Amino acid sequence: MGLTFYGHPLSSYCHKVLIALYELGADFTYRQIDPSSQADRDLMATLTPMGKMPALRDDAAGVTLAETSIIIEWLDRHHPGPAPLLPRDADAALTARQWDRFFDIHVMNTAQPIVDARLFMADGAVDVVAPWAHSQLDRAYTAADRQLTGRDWIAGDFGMADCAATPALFYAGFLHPFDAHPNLSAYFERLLARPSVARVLSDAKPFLHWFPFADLIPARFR
Ligand SMILES: N[C@@H](CCC(=O)N[C@@H](CS)C(=O)NCC(=O)O)C(=O)O
Repeated sequence: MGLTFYGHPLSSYCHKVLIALYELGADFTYRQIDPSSQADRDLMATLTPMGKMPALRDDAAGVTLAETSIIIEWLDRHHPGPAPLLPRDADAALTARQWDRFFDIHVMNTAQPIVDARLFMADGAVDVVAPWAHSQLDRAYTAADRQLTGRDWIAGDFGMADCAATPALFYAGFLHPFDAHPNLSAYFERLLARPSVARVLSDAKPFLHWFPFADLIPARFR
C-alpha cells in the first residue's frame, strides 16, 4: 500500500511531478510506462481520462489522479515534505497556481506543436506551426523574465510553479533558446542546481535521443 507513479523518464509532464516527489522526499513505486506497448497505453487509458502520462495512485486513500498540477497539490496536502510546494495562504497559493498554469500553457504547450508536427504530421508541418510557436514563446519568455526580476523562484519560495517551469524551459529552450533573457537564464541555472532536477534530467539522458530535435540538445544535457 503506497504511492505508485506511472510515467516515463523522457516525458516533460512526468518530470514536473517527479521533481515534486523528490522535493517532498516521498516514498513511491515508479511504474515505468513503455509508450510502444499497447498494453501500457491501455493501462494509461484506465488511469487518466485522455490516457496521458503521468498518473498517480494513492492506495491508502484509494484514489487515482491525473493532471500534474492536481497530483502535486494532492502530494503536498497528503504527503507533505520538508517545505510546502504551495503556500498555505490561500491567496498566495493562487499566484503559485497562476505561474504553474503559465508554464504549462504558455511555454510547454506552446512548444509542443513543433514536436508534434515533426512526429505526427505531414512533411512541411513544422514550417507551418513553428513561426506562431516561436512568437508566443518570445512573449512568454519576456513575461517570465520580467516576473523574475529580484526573485530566485517564480512565485515566492520554490514550489509547484518551479516544478512546472523546469521541463517547460528544458524542452522549449532547445527549440527556442532564452539566452537573451538574463533573469530567465539565471533562473534556469538555479533550477538545474537542485538535486531533484539533476536526478530527473540524469534519468532522462538514456532516452533523449528519442526527442525529435535531439540535434538541438546541448552537450551538457546528453
Ligand atoms: N495536462 C496534462 C498533460 C499531460 C501530457 O501531455 N502528457 C504527455 C507526456 S509529456 C502524454 O502523455 N502524451 C501522450 C499522448 O498525448 O497520448 C498534465 O498536466 O498531466
